[in-house]
Amino acid sequence: MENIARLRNVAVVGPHHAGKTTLVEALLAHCGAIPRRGSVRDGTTITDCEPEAIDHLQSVCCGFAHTSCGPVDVTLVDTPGFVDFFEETKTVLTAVDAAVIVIDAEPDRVAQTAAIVDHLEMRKMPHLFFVNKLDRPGANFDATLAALRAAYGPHVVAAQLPIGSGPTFAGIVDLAHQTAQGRDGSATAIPSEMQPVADAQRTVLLEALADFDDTLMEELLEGKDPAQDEIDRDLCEDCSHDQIIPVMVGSAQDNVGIAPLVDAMARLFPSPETEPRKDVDGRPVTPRADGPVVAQVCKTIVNQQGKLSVVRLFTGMLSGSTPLVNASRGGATVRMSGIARLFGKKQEPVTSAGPGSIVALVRLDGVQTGDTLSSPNAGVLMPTIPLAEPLFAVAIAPAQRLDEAKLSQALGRLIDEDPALRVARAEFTNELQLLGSGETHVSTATERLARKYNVDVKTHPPSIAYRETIQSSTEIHSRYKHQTGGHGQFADVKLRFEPRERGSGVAFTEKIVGGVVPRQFFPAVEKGVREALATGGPHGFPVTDIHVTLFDGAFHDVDSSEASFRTASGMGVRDALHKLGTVVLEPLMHVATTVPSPSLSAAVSQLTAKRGQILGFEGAEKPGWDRISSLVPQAELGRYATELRTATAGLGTYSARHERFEVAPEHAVVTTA
Ligand SMILES: Nc1nc2c(ncn2[C@@H]2O[C@H](COP(=O)(O)OP(=O)(O)OP(=O)(O)O)[C@@H](O)[C@H]2O)c(=O)[nH]1
Ligand SMILES: [Mg+2]
Repeated sequence: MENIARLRNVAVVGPHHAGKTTLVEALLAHCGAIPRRGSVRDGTTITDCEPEAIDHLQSVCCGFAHTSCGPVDVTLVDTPGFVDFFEETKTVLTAVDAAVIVIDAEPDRVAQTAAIVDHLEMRKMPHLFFVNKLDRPGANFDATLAALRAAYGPHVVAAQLPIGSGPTFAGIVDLAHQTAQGRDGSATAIPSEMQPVADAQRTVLLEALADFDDTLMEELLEGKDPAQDEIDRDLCEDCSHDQIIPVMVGSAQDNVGIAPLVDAMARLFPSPETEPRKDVDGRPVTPRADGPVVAQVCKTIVNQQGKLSVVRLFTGMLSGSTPLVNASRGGATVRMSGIARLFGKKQEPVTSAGPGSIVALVRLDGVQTGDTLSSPNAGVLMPTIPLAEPLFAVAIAPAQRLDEAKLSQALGRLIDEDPALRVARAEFTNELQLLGSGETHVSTATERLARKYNVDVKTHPPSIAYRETIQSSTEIHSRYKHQTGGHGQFADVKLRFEPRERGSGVAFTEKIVGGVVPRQFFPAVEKGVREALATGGPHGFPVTDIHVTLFDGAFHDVDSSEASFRTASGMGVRDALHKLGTVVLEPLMHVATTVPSPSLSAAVSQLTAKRGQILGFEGAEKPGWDRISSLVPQAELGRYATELRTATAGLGTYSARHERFEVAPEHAVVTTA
């Protein structure tokens, strides 16, 4: 078993394509865990191991890799940067103790780190920035650092500076130690022309540290140069308590800055024993090798061998024979068939795991992501992270009708692996839908359905629940008479049709006087009316907001039956609808859109272009953000998640709920089925 003080559980997070997977690959190679680096382009990295990631050259789920490196044993979690997969990243962060935020050396990308930085701050999780791709032409470290400080405050401080950038990127200056290294890691002198900038940035760093250390503050005020071990100690203390956010630099692709990053993980990031986690009641769960086990599932992976539940072990020792219960599901007994460390898609079996480690438990039944597994009667439940509501849906059906059962089983497994996906029957249309955080999330899931579970599916945009209604009143006389040898069929009804208030549905009443239609046929008339309205009006959509009254009619002693009254009433409905004509109603959604204030006018124009009515504006909870309330036809919202992200540099979000039905302009009615 490893020594807990050596453990570092680190997530590598950041915007799409910033170089996270490339950086993890560089770290693994540096630590000797792989003999040769793979590349994202060739689909040969350790952590982009899912075929969907390789096909699209982007991470689509979290990848784990454990390695020993000098003084530490690190579990790295490579997370997907694309916004659609943020829910997955949020969940996996429950397992780690610190995060490296990778960002391109471009100030414009800083805004795209807002969601993850907010999340890390909310969890008070220590983190640092790794400004990557300094080898690229146009890389601009100074502007990126300034943008980071402007966005996240003065405690974001450079711990390093790049020597040159783009084609002239020649190495790194370490501000705390006043040293420099070339691209290959060999020690070199700080270039003389950089000395004034390095001194100035070092002062910024020391002043930030002094905010948390009075002695250091006094030394700086007295003009004394503080001792190196004091600076090292403060940096470690402040970073591991999320008070200082160091900014480091490098090129993941060219292996520059990798050794200092490993060193920072070892020195500045906490081990699992530094800050014990708290359970749902706020009690600390202190890691101990001799206590009861408490673990939480941060990710479920289904592969050919079966299901793997990746857990963070908060306390206790786990071996194949440790009795476990699922504390999140009524204390049901949980049996596993083994423990493994994950290295990309490879599993390395281990006989035991100690507190603080992240391991995969093999083939656990009845266990889902987020569940707390513990020794019986441990009485501890770990908090879970609420997932955002899905924003994008497709209607889904098996390509072959016979595959219906197979599809529902496969969808269940898909959601096991990715709880941010949902399967639901749509309100009003009852259509089976797969929902997720965005188009890419849902399309990756349907690709996975076909590949992993061998189910061919047909998908199409969700059908819109259009309705029809009348706008004026009429009366109809409908007689059904049929003679077929023996018994004939006869029914005669007079029906009145009137519009009802929007949203009030269908009402049926009878106003028969003198028994012209016997009471026993009233239900048949009502049934005939309701069936015909549900079948659809002239446009083919169910008819609603209508009042139908049976006010007169006739019957025959022998030939009248329930069936004949049903038929006569249905005919009456169809006649009335054709005579009156109908208008199409469409579902209108109440939409709350949250955007950064500079994107407000773009977001408003987008809503207006979608036939949206703006109801109002308010400031969002976060300063610098605004919320727009609007009413938008559902038919216009199909790709809104994607379009809103495009208009707001990936930052805008929204929620929508059904508000009411309203008359649709005829040209706007889209049928998809
Ligand atoms: N020039 C240069 N390119 C880099 C560097 N690091 C990564 N790249 C390239 O940037 C692209 C994206 O790299 P990835 O490692 O897939 O980025 P990622 O952050 O994992 O992307 P997602 O997982 O999709 O969010 C790839 O083409 C890499 O080769 C770097 O330091 N310099
Ligand atoms: Mg990646």
